[in-house]
Amino acid sequence: MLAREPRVQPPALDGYSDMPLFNTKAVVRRTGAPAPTLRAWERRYGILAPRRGENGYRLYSERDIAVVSWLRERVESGLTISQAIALLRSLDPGRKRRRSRALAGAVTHEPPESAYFPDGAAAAQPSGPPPAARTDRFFLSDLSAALIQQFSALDEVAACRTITQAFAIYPIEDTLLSLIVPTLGRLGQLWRNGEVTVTVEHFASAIVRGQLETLFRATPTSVTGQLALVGCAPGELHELGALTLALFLRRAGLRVVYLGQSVEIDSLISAVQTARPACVLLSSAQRAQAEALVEVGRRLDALGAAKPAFFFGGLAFASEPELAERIPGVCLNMDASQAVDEIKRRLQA
Ligand code: B12
Repeated sequence: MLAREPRVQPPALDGYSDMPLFNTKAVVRRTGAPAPTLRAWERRYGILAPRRGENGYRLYSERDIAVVSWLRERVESGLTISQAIALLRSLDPGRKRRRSRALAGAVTHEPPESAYFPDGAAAAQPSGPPPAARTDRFFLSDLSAALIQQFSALDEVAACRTITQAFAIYPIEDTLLSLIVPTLGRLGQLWRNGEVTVTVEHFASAIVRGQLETLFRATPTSVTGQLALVGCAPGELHELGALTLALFLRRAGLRVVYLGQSVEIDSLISAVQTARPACVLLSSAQRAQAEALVEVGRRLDALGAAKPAFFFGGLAFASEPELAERIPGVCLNMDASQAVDEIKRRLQA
């Protein structure tokens, strides 16, 4: 007679404290699960519901650590994460109730079953490594390579599916900074080397713009937060950086008005006089347009006491930081996520 495999037992959760004590770093150290994976499991599956400490950072309990370790073991034994979570729920039905509580109020993007493999690649690799055993780094570079191919083939459906899959697994900020920005950078390089056409670059940026716009409009606008006017320097048509920043600021609780490409200086100044924003943020990717910010800064300075904080940034300053020297304002030569922290800090000071 064949020996039967021992039945998988659910984690004995009642033996663990649910007091929120451990920060993300501690959970990563104790379980080996990378931080983006923890956040993805929380957001996509509602399997973890960490509380927030006074500083806003996530705090996990011993019980959360037991769940993460149990899921990791199942994944290492060959299950996909969706299967492992389904198994956990079937073994421990009480979690379903906890999950619905965790999901209440959360935005979920339900991706196709095999979110770890873009473009049907899961079917092509049935005996490959278990999906979650692949590191995030490999996963994101796979996605970026897939996206470049899909953009190059003008395949809108596949490209949008890949982007949706990434949003399903990673927080919006991580997807944009670790997948979309580097992929567009690579496309720009390919365009410079004559390996992709300008049509492909326009197609890709139109898709990304559409995704950013949808996310921005779908994010609830704060009615009490400080007002921020965000747009592009005069003459500047590169607007994906400004739109990304507007989205991150809105998600961080500011009241954001997005002004679009190429602001016109006179009407920007009258908008500032009427709306009295706490800050104006302008983006520039090119030298000539960055130079136009000198005039914007001067005109804002001339408003005296009614002057909002003026922040500027974008690719132009990454390649030529000295461009910032003549512009009256604060250059935030950093990614949009770091910039949000810095802006909030400066507005509170
Ligand atoms: C997409 C793109 C376009 C699109 C823009 C579409 C659109 N609606 O925005 C199109 C195809 C229209 C385009 C046109 C052109 N482009 Co172009 N483009 C790009 C590309 C591929 C990606 C830029 C992008 O959107 N990235 C994604 C965003 C989200 O990232 P980001 O801009 O870096 O922003 C991040 C940070 O910088 C920061 N940030 C950005 N702004 C701000 C502002 C503040 C206040 C703060 C705090 C932070 C912040 O937050 C973002 C997230 O972290 C780059 C290549 C590259 N290396 O990136 C070339 C690039 C920017 N383009 C370039 C050029 C030359 C052009 C053209 C002149 C080409 C031509 N000959 O026609 C035109 C100019 C158009 C114009 N008049 O403005 C050059 C610029 C070189 C330079 N420094 O002068 C680049 C670098 C390509 C290259 N390698 O040569 N382009």
